[in-house]
Amino acid sequence: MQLNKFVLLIFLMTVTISCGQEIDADYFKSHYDLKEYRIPMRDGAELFTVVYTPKDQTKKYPILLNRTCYNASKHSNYQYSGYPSKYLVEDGYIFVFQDVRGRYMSDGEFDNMRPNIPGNKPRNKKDIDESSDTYDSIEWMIKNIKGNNGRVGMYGISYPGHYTAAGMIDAHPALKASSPQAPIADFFFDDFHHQGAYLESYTAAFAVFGYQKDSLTRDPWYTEKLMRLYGNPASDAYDFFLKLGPLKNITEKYHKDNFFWNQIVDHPNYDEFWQKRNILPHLKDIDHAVMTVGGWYDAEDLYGPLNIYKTVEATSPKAKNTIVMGPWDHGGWAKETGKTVHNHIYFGDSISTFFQREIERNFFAHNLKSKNIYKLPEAYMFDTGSKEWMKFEQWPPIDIEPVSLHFGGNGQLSVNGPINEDAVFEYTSDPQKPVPYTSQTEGLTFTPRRYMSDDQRHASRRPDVLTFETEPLDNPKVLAGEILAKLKVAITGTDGDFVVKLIDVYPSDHENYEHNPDNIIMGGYQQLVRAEVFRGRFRNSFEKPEPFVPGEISDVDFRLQDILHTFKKGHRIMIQIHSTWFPYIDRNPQKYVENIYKANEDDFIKSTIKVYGSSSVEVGGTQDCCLPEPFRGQATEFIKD
Ligand code: PG9
Repeated sequence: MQLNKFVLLIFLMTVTISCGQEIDADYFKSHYDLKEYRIPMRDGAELFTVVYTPKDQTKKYPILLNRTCYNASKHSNYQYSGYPSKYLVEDGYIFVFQDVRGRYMSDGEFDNMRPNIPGNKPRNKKDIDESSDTYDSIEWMIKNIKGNNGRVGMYGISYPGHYTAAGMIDAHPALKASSPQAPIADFFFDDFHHQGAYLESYTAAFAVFGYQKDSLTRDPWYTEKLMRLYGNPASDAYDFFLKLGPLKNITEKYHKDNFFWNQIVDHPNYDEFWQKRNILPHLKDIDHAVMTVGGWYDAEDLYGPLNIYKTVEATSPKAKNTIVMGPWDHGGWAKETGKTVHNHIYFGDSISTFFQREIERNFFAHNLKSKNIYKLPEAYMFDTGSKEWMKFEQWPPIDIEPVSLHFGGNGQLSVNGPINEDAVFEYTSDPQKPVPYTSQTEGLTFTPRRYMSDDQRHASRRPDVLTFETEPLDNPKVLAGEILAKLKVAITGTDGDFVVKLIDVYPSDHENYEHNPDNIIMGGYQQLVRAEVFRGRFRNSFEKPEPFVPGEISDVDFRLQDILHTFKKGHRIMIQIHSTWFPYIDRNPQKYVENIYKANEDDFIKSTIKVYGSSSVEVGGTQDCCLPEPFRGQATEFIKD
């Protein structure tokens, strides 16, 4: 190595060491004072709150609030696991972590997705919800935590992302910047259900959310119940759940005493129980900065971030409303793994660091420290095909042409026609031989994580999966925005699920990736770009399910979540359609029963499904027609105060 390069290398290493001081528990101890409080709410309940205040009191600092159901005490005692990011810790904030009502060291009873009580700002004494608890907490902190500059930010991933969104409703005037990250919007479409179908892959997780604690505690009270399933050594979840049989056996064997499981069993349709827990209708008149963050491969909460961003965009013109979507799984942006890889696909290096240092750090500094340093684009979106960040002035974009995908003979998929009106495609769905949702064998996951970019060749080779693909593309094709599946079907059963997948097919001579084991063959890889399941009984209404009439042609229209993906030259676009997706999703008996959670073994029947050539999959831009009630037309009916 020449001398000058060597000197430069030493210099860069020195600079890095001096300014990149290690942020860890010792840093926290030397730079922050720790206190714990019990903050009184308007109804007298006290919420346990951990507060870190910078020792340097020559300046005033914004408050960054994280409300959680996952134990604020994990952040106490100077424990630091790299979250919140080291860049925020270096910049200096008053960090606050709070157990939400009914969890760990806080008073009260836990309620999943506690219904929002509209209006009452500032609220009256008896009505409480996550918004009023946030309002009361901010009011108390501004007055009682020394050294704050009167400006508050909120952030959180997953359920804490939901609490961040709840804090945006009837917000305290000191709240100036909110970043709901992988936020839950509605448990009938996020996490436990997708469009009414139950995620059987979530069965182990119920213990965390379905038992009330009986005292103030810094430790989980549900561990024994959690380990009954999560600790199960079952090496193969497909085999375990198939042998377990109908969902009623989960009630009998594992969750009979779980209040949340029993609520799910008692509310199989989108009734008032779920509708009043949907946060979207309450997100209106927001007037501060909002940066919603999500992962394109988030198997838990993808509906939430996309629909919270879109709802705020539709209802709150005064909000500085932005969205960031990257190539991450659930909460992946909070951890730096060096190479950003999802399942078998490599997306680039240090993508989480880029987000934390260049996007999140500047969002909060700009809005809470009044540093006019950064204007986020409206939509900062990662193209999962070209593997590069794109900036859009609006989302869904209007300057990328949507396409219509149609099915032809010999597995042909056409882009923008021709439409084969007379074609009919058929498969027989057998609940005793369901289509696996993953190409790999998986154990009993807490939640699924790897399937969303997985190889789909295990499915396309099955006779109960319809597969259509284009010829190799002559030019790159960008698909960006919403996706609407518009199926015309006839079935021999009286109920059924429909899974639609959009897939990027690699050329047969594509090289393998060095980061994968040598049995992962990328030649001909069928990379999942987006998939969604729809429980056919809800085709006209999520609230009022209807059986199918055997043999009668029915419309089944449903949304898949948004994408931004460049299909490269030489790749093919593929669509797959099938009716089981196991054990990610529970099996539909295919014989209509009032409540699938109470179905018996002999309710499960084979069904032959016909898909007509007049069907299509519309991809890109905004697709807002044809949705089941209550989502037809306007995104959501807004609840009046
Ligand atoms: N997506 C997370 C989760 C919720 C419920 C069950 C399992 C996971 C979360 O929102 O915290």
